[in-house]
Amino acid sequence: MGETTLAANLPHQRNLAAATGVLGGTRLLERRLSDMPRYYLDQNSVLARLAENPLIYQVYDAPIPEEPGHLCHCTTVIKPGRIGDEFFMTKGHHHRVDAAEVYYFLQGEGFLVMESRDGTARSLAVSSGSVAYIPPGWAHRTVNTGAGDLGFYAVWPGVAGHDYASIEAEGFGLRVLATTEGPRALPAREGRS
Ligand code: S6P
Ligand code: ZN
Repeated sequence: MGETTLAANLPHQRNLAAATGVLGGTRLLERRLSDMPRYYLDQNSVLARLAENPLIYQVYDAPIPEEPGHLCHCTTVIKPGRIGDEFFMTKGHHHRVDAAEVYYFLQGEGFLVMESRDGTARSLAVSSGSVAYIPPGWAHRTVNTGAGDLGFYAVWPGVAGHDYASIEAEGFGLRVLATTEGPRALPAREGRS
């Protein structure tokens, strides 16, 4: 940790392989179904898939201090697949301190689902080349609706921090599901949009 923290205070560079989403010299975090079973709508399908325990997504996280002035950055690669009708997705979170974030999509296709603190939900259809802006105060989750990996590069202020609790408890106002008309972001809770 000492060495990487020192390096972060000096000019440096990493290699981002756009075709795979691998960001060089970073920590790899993997999320499998067993890390997030309650996030999915169809609990029968969760139970049926837990033995196989599919890899849902990977995060290549650059070791930048979460301190004023710094910019944290990482890549995320979401694997293709569904649990029941619901596409593979990230857990989603609020930033602890309301702070914006920018995503640059490298490969694949999907949705970026967002929700403000007053419960207003929005979704953006994203694909390779999309640059998405997540305003301060909007929780965010990314969903892979394509046949291959969905990869993106993210940058956010070092002071932002992460709060997973409210999304884990209540979810988002939209869920991205396979329908006869293709992938759709659909209302997930009565009375909210
Ligand atoms: C960090 C940024 C992303 C996510 C990553 C995984 O602020 O929004 O790098 O951390 O896509 O999602 P999650 O919700 O599991 O952190
Ligand atoms: Zn974030």
